[in-house]
Amino acid sequence: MIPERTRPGLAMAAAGSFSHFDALLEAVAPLDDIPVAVVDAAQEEVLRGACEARLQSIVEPVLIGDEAQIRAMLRDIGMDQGSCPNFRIVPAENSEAAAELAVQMVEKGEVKALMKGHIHSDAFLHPILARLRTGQRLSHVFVTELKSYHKLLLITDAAINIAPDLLTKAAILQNAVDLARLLGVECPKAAVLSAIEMVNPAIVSTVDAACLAKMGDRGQIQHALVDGPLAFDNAISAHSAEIKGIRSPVVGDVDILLVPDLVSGNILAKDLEYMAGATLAGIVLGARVPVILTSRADPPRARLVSSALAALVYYGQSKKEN
Ligand code: COD
Repeated sequence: MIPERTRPGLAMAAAGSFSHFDALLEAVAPLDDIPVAVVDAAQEEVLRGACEARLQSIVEPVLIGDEAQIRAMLRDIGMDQGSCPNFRIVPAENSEAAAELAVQMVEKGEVKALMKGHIHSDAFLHPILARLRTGQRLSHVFVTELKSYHKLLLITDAAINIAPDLLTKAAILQNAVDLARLLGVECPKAAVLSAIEMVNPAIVSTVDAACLAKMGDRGQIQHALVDGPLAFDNAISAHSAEIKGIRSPVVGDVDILLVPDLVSGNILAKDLEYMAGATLAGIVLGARVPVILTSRADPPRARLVSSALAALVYYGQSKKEN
């Protein structure tokens, strides 16, 4: 874990300024760069993100994929010389072979994290699920920075678990709580989302949310304040909650939004990105190594910040194991 003094949550609370992500990047920069396998790296945005993360001393990328294409693209975008030369390139015939090689590199201890390149998510995830499970649930967290919200907002799970049941939601939430704590939030506030704030047995997510809130009270979800069901508006806005007469320790100051399923979460996150200008970083937790799972259309900054999250998680896990 990065030292308390420099953890981004705390640093930002003190500074009161906007870029939480800049604080995160600054906090991980002094740590040793971690070797990261970039799976199916032959795409310009992927290479720009990997190069930027290397320039900022966060990761040491190992580029896996079509070697000729990778070299040509590095040349085209001016990243074959100057401050970004001599990438290690591991040739792979296709996406599946690249994913397989990356998993082997984790097994041999050659890399400490994985990054999705131009490969489809499910093809990327299959060998990870088959060979790099730990007994923990694998789940994804979007970490979002928005001008209209006063802190980082974690959204989970919008990318891996398609239709989680109650116990899977509890595991997804615990993963996000653990990440929030690494980001410097000692006791994160989590809102379990549905469409309404009342329990309605016809809407299963409201029932799950009420159970999760009670699981939070009873310590079955640790180190967090959990409440739900909450609709998006009354989770995010204390004013909206007050109008509805909702008394809750989390409303208006939420760190984590636990969404009912992948589809609703994915729409929420992309909506924030495209309509509200959010920057979305993304990380998969629960595997043997942190996995950077950005969308193929994501800009280099999203990949850069996601790399910083991977470094944070890697050092957090190493500290736990030692
Ligand atoms: N964590 C731990 N174990 C898991 C998980 C998980 N998240 N998911 C499945 N398992 C285990 C199961 O218990 C089982 O033992 C084995 O893995 C296979 O389970 P299946 O058959 O349900 O898994 P798959 O391989 O069919 O599907 C897993 C995926 C992650 C590929 C699937 O859930 C998926 O496609 N998710 C959406 C990915 C995606 O397209 N995201 C894009 C959004 S940007």
